[in-house]
Amino acid sequence: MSFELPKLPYAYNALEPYIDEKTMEIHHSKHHNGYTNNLNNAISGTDLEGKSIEEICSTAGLSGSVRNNGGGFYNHCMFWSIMSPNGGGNPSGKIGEEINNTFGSFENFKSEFAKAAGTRFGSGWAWLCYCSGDLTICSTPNQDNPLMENQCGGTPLLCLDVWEHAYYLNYQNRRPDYINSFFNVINWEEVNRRFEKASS
Ligand code: MN3
Repeated sequence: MSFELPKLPYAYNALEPYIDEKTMEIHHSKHHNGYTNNLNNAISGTDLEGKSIEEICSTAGLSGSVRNNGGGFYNHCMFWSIMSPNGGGNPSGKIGEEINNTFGSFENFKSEFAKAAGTRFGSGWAWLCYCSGDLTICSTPNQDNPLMENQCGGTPLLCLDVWEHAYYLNYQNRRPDYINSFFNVINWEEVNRRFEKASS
């Protein structure tokens, strides 16, 4: 059993004008595909073979290769799923209520999330997590995620890739513009589904 690159749940051009077709195509078919193949090679013949990607990410003492490529596989699978051409707008359902309770307003949440994504130096990710009963925002370097050793240990609900490969073709050095555009494609139904599962 090896990991397979998941099909995108929409076309490469479906998130335009916020994320362009060429970026999506390279990001999915080259970068994510590379992490997938490298992960399979890295775990082949080890105790990690046959485990779920969540189990692998949360295993202590991972090698650099498994940590980087396992994170790359998991993070991008999640990233595609929490975006949608029908996304954006205000979060509804339980996650909408909890964001208001925790951050005071959706605008405050956006501001704090954008700050975490904008201030992550170099390559990495911004996250909204459900952590010990609370919503929290954090960021991770490289392909780390909250499930990994020495990260927050929360359940990831929302993620944003801030590697330059995620935005450079269209936004060049303007990471803040890319972050603001991301709010127009967030699939809040999926985020709410993840929140309801994590908090039940
Ligand atoms: Mn990426």
